[in-house]
Amino acid sequence: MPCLNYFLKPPSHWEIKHIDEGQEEIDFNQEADLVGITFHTPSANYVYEIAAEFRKRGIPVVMGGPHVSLLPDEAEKHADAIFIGEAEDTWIEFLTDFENKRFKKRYEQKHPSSLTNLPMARKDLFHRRDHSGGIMFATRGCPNQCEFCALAVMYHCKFRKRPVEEVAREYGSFNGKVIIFWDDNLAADLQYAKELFRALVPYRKWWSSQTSIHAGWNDDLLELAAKSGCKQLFLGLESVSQISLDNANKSFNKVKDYYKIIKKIHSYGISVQVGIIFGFDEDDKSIFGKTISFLEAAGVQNATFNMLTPYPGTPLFKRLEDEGRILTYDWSKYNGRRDVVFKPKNMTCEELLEGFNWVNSQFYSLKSIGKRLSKSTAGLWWTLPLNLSYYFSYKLYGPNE
Ligand code: B12
Ligand code: SF4
Repeated sequence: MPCLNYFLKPPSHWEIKHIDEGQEEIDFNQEADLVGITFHTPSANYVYEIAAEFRKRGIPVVMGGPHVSLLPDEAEKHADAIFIGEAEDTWIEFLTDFENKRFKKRYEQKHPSSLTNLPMARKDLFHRRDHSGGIMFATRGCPNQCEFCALAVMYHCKFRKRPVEEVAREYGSFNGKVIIFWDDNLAADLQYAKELFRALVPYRKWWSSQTSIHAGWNDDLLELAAKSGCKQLFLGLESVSQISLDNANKSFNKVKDYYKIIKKIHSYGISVQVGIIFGFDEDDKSIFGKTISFLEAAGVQNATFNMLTPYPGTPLFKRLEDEGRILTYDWSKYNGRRDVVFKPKNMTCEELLEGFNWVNSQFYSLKSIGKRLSKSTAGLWWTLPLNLSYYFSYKLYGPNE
């Protein structure tokens, strides 16, 4: 259950085992009183198979997480109990019911969880070296409501913050030097972010996180970020087409500002990773070339490319379904990298996939790496090896691994 052990702490008489399939095979014959699974939409079919194996052996299976919260009626068919929404309160309620042998089929927490006094990550349960380096959260949710994003539905549009001293304590508790904040929008509240960064300074670690681009305008914030050890910011640019952004309810991203913002972040010695989505209704085949030209001109060090994917429950899914443009309900194809699951407007599905693959191969070509990384020295000592590793991995395995 990745990350679940961060927030949902059962009473101490429960013994927990965390299985990370990235590191180990599932032993379906192990002894367990209860199995809990969390998953994203592309894993749904696979998870239902796992659940069936445990249930066949008489072990009850409970499920929660994004896909369950977005599609509870489906998930419920494959589990003994499901958790809709956040579960800090319903989890404890369920465990009491479970121990009393009278638990319900559905637990729905309608209110946002308090983020005060959250338990710290159980590092003793981790298997992966990168996890034990330090993965954590300071905030939950995002105040924005982009059309394609599942967060507004999952968290009822509520953006919340953990107390700074609790975050700092957890940050300091990791042995590793590098911490990743897996927040969706760490600097959504600029005052909070500044206070947090001040509290991180004494630990002398390195960190990175996602944020929306407004953070890039604020010199005080960037100075504190750099001072506290920020090595990279992940910016959800999404597109270099303003009209695509406007129509995706993301008009607060202004393409005309991108270049200046990236330069400013670089000037604080912080490298930039961007998230880009292809396949918006206004995108035609020219979007791929335009994107690469921009990323090279701005000297963006790293990028995550996705093809637009309408996750169930999002406003985008509803709109495309109303327009008769959803091509498949096979959730394993909702991976954003290998399959196109809706009918694009100004391209064919094949053109979208080809363009997406082309962008990946261009971005991680030696020529583009040279162009991009020569624009700024921010983080060069680690962004160069990372880019080269993507270059070799792309050569060996293609764009989707
Ligand atoms: C970290 C992260 C990743 C990481 C790690 C994922 C992992 N396996 O741990 C990486 C980078 C690998 C990743 C990949 C992807 N991700 Co991601 N990811 C996130 C992120 C930012 C945080 C997840 C997290 O750990 N949250 C912290 C936990 C505590 O919060 P939570 O999951 O909401 O859990 C609460 C409740 O839901 C509940 N709960 C959850 N599970 C369970 C289980 C049980 C049994 C119980 C009782 C309760 C319970 O309790 C928790 C506490 O209240 C989320 C956004 C978000 N804020 O959640 C996106 C998010 C989950 N990802 C998303 C997407 C789209 C993807 C990708 C498909 C992207 C892509 N194109 O490749 C892939 C899919 C990976 C896969 N095959 O499963 C979407 C999910 C959409 C969907 N319908 O599934 C999200 C919501 C982002 C978004 N803005 O839309 N992701
Ligand atoms: S800014 Fe990012 S996290 Fe927030 S709603 Fe938009 S896509 Fe989701």
